[in-house]
Amino acid sequence: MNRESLSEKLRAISVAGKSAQELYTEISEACMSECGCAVRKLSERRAYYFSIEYLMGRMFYNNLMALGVLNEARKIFAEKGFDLNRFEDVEDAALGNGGLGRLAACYLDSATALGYPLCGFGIRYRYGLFRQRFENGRQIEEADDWLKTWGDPWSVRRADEAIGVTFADMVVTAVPYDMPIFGKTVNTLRLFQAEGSPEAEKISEYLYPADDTEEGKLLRIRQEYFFSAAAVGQLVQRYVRKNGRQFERFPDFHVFQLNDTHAVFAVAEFLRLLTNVYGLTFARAVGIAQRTFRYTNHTILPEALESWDMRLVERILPEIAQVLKGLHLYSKRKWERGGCPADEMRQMAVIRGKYFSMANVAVYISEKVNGVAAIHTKILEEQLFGAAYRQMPEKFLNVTNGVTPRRWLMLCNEELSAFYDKRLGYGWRTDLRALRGLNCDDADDLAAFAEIKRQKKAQLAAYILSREGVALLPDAVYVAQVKRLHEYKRQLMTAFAILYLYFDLKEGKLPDFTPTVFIFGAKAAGGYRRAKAVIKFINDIACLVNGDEEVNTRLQVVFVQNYDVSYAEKIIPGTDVSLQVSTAGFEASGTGNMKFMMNGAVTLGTMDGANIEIVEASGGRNNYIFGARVGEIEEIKKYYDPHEAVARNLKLKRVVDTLTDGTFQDEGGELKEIYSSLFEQTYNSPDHYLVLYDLPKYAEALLRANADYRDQTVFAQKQLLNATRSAFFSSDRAIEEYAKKIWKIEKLL
Ligand code: 26Q
Repeated sequence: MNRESLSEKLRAISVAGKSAQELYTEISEACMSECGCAVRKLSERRAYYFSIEYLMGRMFYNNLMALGVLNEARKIFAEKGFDLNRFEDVEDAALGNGGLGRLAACYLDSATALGYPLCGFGIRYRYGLFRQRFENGRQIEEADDWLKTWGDPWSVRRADEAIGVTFADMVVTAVPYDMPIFGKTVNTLRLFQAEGSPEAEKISEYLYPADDTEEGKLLRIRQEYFFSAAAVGQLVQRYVRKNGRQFERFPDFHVFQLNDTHAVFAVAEFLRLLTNVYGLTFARAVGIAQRTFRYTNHTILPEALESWDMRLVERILPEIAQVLKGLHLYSKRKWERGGCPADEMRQMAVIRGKYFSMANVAVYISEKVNGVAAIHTKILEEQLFGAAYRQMPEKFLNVTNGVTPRRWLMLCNEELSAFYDKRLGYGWRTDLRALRGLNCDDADDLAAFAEIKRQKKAQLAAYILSREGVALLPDAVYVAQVKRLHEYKRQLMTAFAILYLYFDLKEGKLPDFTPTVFIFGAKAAGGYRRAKAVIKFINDIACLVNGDEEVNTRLQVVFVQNYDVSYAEKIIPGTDVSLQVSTAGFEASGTGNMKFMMNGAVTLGTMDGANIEIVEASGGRNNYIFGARVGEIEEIKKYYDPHEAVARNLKLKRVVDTLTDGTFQDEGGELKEIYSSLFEQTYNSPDHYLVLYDLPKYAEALLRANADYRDQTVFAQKQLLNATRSAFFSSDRAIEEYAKKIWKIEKLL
C-alpha cells in the first residue's frame, strides 16, 4: 500500500456541489483502490475464520486509520470546508449480536495489523441486528436496513466467484461480497449473499437476534449450511484446480477455525466432498479433516449448545445426514477399540438419541479446542467436555480473548492516545506492553490522565444529551453496564442495587455519597420476555430516580437506546466504573470488560470469565470484587433459599418488593413475572442466577468504590493502573497465540 499516493487521491477529491453521501463513496473508493497493492503470496498456508456473525461497526474511520491517512484526511477535508465528523452517522455494519461477532471483527483487525494471512467467511445479511428504541420504557425493535443511507462502498461483489449450495428442495447461489481488511497486509472478509429465488433469498435476509437459543430452526440450519458449504466448496475447488486430488497436502495450506459450533456443517460438507465427490475413503477423509479444523467454544449455557433434530437434517440435507451418521459410527468404533468407557462414549457421541451434537462433532474433528478465558477453559475440561478431555487432553488449550487497541483505544480515545505518545513515544501503538513504562505515581501524569477522563465524560454527556435528551450530572462518578441483556449478566441485580442506594439516600443514610450516574445499554432478543421485562423495570427506576428532586442531584439512571458498536466507542472512554457482574461460571470471558480496562475504568464485578485475569493484571486494590466464586456455587445452591434471604434482610426485601407493591405500574404483568422468577420453581430453580444472594455484597462494593472516588487522585491512579496494565487483553496478543499454538501460520511480511 502506498500512503502518499492515497493522500494524493484524497487531495484531488473536490467537495464542491457534492452531497455528503457522494463524498463518502468517493473517499471510500479511493481507499478501496489500495487493496490490490498489498503483497500477496498465494501459496502460503492460511487460516480461515468461519463465523456466522461479524460485528464490524463503522468501517470509515477505522479504514482510514489502518491506511495511515485518518489525520491527514481530516485536515485535507477541513481545508476544503468539509468536516469528516459528518460521517459519524454512517450506519454500523451490525452483522452480529454481541461478544462472539465482535470478537471475530477484532481478530480480523489484529491478524491483518500483524501481517498474518487470515480470511473470514460469513453471511451478508440484508438486515443486521435490529435497531432498538423505547416506547413507555419498553423495547421496540425495528429492522436494521444498514445499507439504506450510505450504502456499502467497502464491499466488492464477486459474481464471477458465485457457487451453488444444494439443499433437498432447492439450489441456492452463494454470491461473495469481499470486504478488504486493511493493516500491514490486506485480508478479506468474504460474506455470502443467497440468491436465485425468493425462497433462496430468505436465507441471508436477516441475522438471528437471539445470541443464545434456537428459534425458527429450519432457517437457522439453512443459514449455517449455506455459508459453510459455500466456503468449503470454494476452497476445495480451488485446491483441486491447482493440486488435483492429492488431499493429503490440503491441511498444509488450510486451517479452518470454527467460531463456536455455528459452522460445524463445514465439517460434514468437507467429508461429503472428499468421499462422495472425490472418492476418498471415509477414514482418509476424516484424517484430513482432523488436521484441518480447529474449534473455539464461547459459551457453556445449556440453552446455547446447538443440537439439531436428525429428522430435520435428514429432510433438508439428506447427504449431510448420512455423513453425520457415518461419523457417529466411525468415532464410536475408534473409541471402542481404544477401550473407552461406555458412559464417556455416550458423552462424546455425535448422535445422541434423536439429536446430533454440533459441539461433539467439533471436538472430535478438531486438532485444537479452546476456551476463551482461563476459568472458562477449565470448566470445559472439567465439565462440559470432561470425557473428551480425559480421552484427548492434548487437544485442549486456553486462549484468553482480546480486543483490538486500534478501534478500542486509538480510535475511540485520541486524547488518551496522544497522552501516551507524549509520555512514551509511539512504540506502544504497535506493542501495548510499552504502556507499563508509564509511571503511575507521577502527580503530573495522574492529573493529566484525570483531565482526559473528565473530557471524555463531558463528551459522553453531550452525546447522550443529543441522543436521549437526558443531561447527565457533570461531576458524578460514571458507572456503566453495557452488553446484551441476559439473566446471567444480571442487569436486574444492578437495578436492585440502584434501589438500595436510592432508599438509603432518601433516608439520609449516605451523607458522603459522591453523585453517581448509572448508564445502561442493552438489546434484548425479541422473544426473550424476561429480558424485555428487565429493560422496562430499569426504565421505571430511571423515571422514579431522575424525577425525584430529593435525590436527583446525587443519583441518576439512563438507559440509552440502540446500544451498538458506535455507541460503545462513546460510552467506554467516558466511564469511571465498569460493571461486570455475571453469576460466576456463566460469562465465558467477556470482552467489554477489556475495552473498559484499556480506557482506564476500574472493574466492579464478580470473579468470572476474564474479570479474574483483569484483576490479576491490574491488582486487587484497583478493582472492586464481590460475590460468590465458581467453586462455591454448587454448595450454595444446595441450601440457598431466596425466601429466607429476604426474610433475613429487610433492605433486600424492600427493593424486591418494588416489583409487586405498586411502586411501579405493571399493566403488562412483566414485573410480577420477574418476581416469580426469583421465588418460584419454574423453568430453572428459583433465582437461578443468585441475584438476591450476591446483591447485598454488590451494594457494598458500589459504596466502597463511591467512597474511594472522593480522593480523586487515588482513584485516577487505580484507573491509570488499569489502562497501563491492559496489554494482555489486546487481540494482538490473542492472535499471536492462535497463530503459534493453533494455526501454525507465519506472517506474510
Ligand atoms: C445457538 C443456537 C441457535 C441459534 C443461535 C445460537 C447462538 C448464537 C449466538 C449461540 C450463541 C451465540 C453467541 C455467543 C456469544 O456471543 N458468546 C460470547 O462470546 C464472547 C467472545 O468469546 C465472550 O466474551 C462472552 O463471554 C460470550 O458470552
